[in-house]
Amino acid sequence: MKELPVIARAQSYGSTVALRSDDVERTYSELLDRSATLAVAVLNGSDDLNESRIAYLIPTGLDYVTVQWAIWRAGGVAVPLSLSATEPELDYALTDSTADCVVTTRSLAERILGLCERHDQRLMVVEDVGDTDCGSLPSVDPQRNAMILYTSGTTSTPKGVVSSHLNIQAQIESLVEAWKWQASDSIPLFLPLHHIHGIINVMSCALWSGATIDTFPRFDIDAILNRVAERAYSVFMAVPTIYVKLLQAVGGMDAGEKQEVVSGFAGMRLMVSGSAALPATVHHEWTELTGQELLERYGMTEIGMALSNPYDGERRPGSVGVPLPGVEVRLMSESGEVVDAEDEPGEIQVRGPSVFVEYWNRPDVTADSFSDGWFRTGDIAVREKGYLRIMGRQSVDIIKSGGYKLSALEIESILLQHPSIQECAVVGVPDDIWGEAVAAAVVLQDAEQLTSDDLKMWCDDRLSHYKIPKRLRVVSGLPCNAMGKVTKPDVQELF
Ligand code: MCA
Ligand code: AMP
Repeated sequence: MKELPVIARAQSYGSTVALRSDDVERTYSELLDRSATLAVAVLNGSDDLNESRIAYLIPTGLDYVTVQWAIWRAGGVAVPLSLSATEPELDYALTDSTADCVVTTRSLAERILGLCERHDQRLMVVEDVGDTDCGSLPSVDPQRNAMILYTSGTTSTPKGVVSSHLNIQAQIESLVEAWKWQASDSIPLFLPLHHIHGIINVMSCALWSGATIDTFPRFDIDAILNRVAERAYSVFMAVPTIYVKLLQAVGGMDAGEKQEVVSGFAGMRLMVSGSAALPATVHHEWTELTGQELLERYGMTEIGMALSNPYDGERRPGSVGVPLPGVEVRLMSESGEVVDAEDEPGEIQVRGPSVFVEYWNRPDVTADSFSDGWFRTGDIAVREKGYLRIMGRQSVDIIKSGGYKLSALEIESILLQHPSIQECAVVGVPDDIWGEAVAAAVVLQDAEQLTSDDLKMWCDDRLSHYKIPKRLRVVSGLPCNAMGKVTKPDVQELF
């Protein structure tokens, strides 16, 4: 039987340590054995899952990789669920993906059991799968679909981005080549594992290369800095908010502790920032503190990583560099012409084997997202001395906060369900820590009152905590354009 490339590569690393979680270590062989057992359990008697969707709610740690590999080895499509999702958000992902089965851990089973019962979906608890299950696994063609990740955007509900095994392989190989991943690398993994920054850039690139991953169930800054001080890592990847938080934390340390941490960072061979714009000030402060020049790159769930500052060569603050290996990038002007000149803005469009297959069950949205085979990212950039610089997005409805992409429309549609709210407009406002913070201007029903705390409490069950408006402005009427429609850039001026 021909194994998927991800699995075949892991087989070649045998007794090397793949994952470390607290003080527990797992070798590549151990992960492979366990994933084969779990694959048989997921198959549940069938020969091949034939691209059935298998959702999983699993914390970052040893089980995550084995469950993902098990789904792939059984021929299924992996649908990772967000650990910070509310019940309605989980319900949406399970319903939209039409998952057949949900895999989880004993401690999380309670959160998902009711939904599985309601949707008649099988619930599999990893701890209930013994080590005795064995059986044959199907041969999976890499052209088949591998993963669905949910991403917010210019629609009011998140869309499922479908990637094939070949797409994922292309995304990994491009980064392994550009950033010189090697078996001797060691990296901390603390990013959420329902987005590609954590799944592809950190976890999959490391496992493809035979490197070692140190897993943290959340961004536990003290635990991570302790390991940095022990010089445990050669590579580090994070979103800009994390570098801001690290600067604050290291700034507050006493001299001895600070020296250990700083030299841990200084000794790494690569530190990367992405998912949102890295302010040039943060780039400079980080270099001043650690001597490291952060490598900023640009990507998107639909395409993997597309642009990167070079590994060797100038890493320019405020810029996202040049196309990565295997990725074609062009800028398209508003009038529909390819922009080759410097200093002229255009939409970033991307083509190549890393570009996703489709939006799940949304053929019209998929078709609208491509122009002559090029994926239209909706991000505007300009070419300056050969490097691209991101200028912003075409749509004000997309907010990037803490590295998460949020849809203003989705948040508005939830706020409008509040009995006191008659009208609302959600915008992202500049924020030194989060990049952008969610802000909402609301018009209340007559004689109603609403405070930020009331609204926060009401949102708690409906929206993940980073989507809850951090700033609320009650207004008597929203700024409108000549047509009487709310104009969001004006709303932004309210905050
Ligand atoms: C949390 N808080 C916020 C936000 N998030 N406040 C404002 N805006 C936010 N976005 C508040 C909480 O309500 C809480 O408040 C306090 O901050 C601490 O929250 P917590 O979640 O514990 O914070 P944290 O653990 O420090 O998390 C920050 C984080 C996390 C580590 C930066 O947001 C994160 O992991 N972000 C990365 C997301 C990511 O991986 N994106 C990549 C997507 P209180 O104390 O009052 O309760 S993939 C992508 O974008 C593309 C493909 C790409 O290019 O990579
Ligand atoms: P997501 O949909 O969560 O995959 O987020 C992708 C979006 O993140 C892109 O379309 C960009 O708007 C943004 N993004 C990613 N990296 C960068 C970067 N280095 N600078 C500015 N924006 C970025």
